[in-house]
Amino acid sequence: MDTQILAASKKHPKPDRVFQYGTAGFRMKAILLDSVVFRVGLVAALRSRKLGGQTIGVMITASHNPPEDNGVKLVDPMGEMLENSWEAYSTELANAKDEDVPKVYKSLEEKLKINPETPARVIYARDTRPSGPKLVQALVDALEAAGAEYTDYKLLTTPQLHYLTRCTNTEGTPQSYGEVSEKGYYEKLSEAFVRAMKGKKTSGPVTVDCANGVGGPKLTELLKFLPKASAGGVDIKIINDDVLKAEVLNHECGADYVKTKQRAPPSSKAGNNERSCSLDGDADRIIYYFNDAEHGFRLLDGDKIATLAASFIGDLAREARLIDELKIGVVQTAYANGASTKYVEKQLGLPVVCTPTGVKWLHHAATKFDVGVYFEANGHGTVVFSQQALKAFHTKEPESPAQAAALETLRALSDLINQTVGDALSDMLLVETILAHKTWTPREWDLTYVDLPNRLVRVEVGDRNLFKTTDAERKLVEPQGVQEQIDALVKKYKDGRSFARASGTEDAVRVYAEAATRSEADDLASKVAGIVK
Ligand code: 16G
Ligand code: ZN
Repeated sequence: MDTQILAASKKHPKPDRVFQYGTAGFRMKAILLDSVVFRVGLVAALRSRKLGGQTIGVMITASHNPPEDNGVKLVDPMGEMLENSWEAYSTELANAKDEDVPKVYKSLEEKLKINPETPARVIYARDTRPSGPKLVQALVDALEAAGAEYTDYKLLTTPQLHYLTRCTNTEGTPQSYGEVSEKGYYEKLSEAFVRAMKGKKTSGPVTVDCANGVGGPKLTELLKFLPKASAGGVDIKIINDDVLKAEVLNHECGADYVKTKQRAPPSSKAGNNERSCSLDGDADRIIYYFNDAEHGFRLLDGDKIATLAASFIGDLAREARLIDELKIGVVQTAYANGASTKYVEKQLGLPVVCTPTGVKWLHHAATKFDVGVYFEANGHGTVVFSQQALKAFHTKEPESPAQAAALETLRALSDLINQTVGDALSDMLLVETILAHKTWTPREWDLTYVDLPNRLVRVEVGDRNLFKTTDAERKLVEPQGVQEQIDALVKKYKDGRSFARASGTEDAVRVYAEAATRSEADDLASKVAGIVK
């Protein structure tokens, strides 16, 4: 195997760079990524062998980044993000000299007590970026050199690959997550959607901006499985679904654009009070919004989706008389608007847990609840159900028709929601279901609580690694003395809150601030940025 790996490795020479498996795997300009993807393929084989031949997923995507970027990340057997300790092994292999690749591979095998005879199984997919096919070749070269079996799922959304990874590993077991195919994914979602809607009707259309990414063709495919709008489906108007012109991906559209620019994509023609949503380039994030005749653009971000889902599921659990036996909670990051946290704790009466930024942290914390709702403000999130919750949904004996109906809806939701990772398509159907049940327009949803004015600033610093945080990134421990200065400032503002943290994806520090008024939030953000600089 050594000679095969060495020969293959030489075909994928490493540029003079230091690589790091970050919050979302490796991500950078695609031209730098060839050796990285090759070595990630080797890690995938090792990981699969370590787990007794369970299937590992590899996704090639750079999500909301510009078209010339790409990235690669690994998916663990249950569809979760790669276990933390393996990020370091990936980083180690990615940075080895070309000629040392077989040696580092071997040393990992020994250190982790991996039996090279165990089968290795890997599945993979990519988004629509033009650099994808070439990177897939690097991956295949690695899988062949490492003697792994593999399946190419071609173009998929990131959550579809997570779904397939879990399905593959649970096939034929009582925990089976669904049929192991792309079609199985659409069937599962559409069938669960019909059950969750229970004859309720959505009102008016929803305009879906697909960021000109892989979500476009996949949503078109999903629509073939959903009932027509007139028969209890959703009237979906797709925009920005051009995947042939590479340069338009995430350009003036998509979830990240809408969230950061606080405006609808210029291409949107949605009328006043009409629902709109935007996916990102690999369809694992979603943001809703609408135009209010009086107040203009209104954003319904990840916090608003989390609160909507938590309130609906909380009500169902009450109706199903499960509220006392199931622990329901919401997981957020420091970026969650303070008003949303207060709403969940005070209005919904549910606990809130705060974790560092990055899906893996939120997901992990959410699994500590029986029903864990997690969303980042930027729109990445989902709901996870414990085995105990699923069992209760299926075995609780209803004593009234209302209780039976609530249990049935909970069962449907647990199938509708992609529990492996945030999934824009699944989240969209969830939101549509909830709004239909509540007979809410986006306006009523928006009015559940009022966001505190907030500002996010990107600060260029000499060395972002000097910024070390604690308390789920809400406090700086280093550089010394900086947190004290921030605290002293924050005290001067009504409802003031601010924090600074090093970005995990860019060479910068991000400062977030919120306060009772727009001008105070802006002022606080710029003063904290001044301290950090
Ligand atoms: C990554 C994370 C995303 C997070 C973002 C923060 C995943 C799959 N993605 O894209 O959840 O919001 O990083 O970026 O975990 P930042 O560290 O630059 O602020
Ligand atoms: Zn994404």
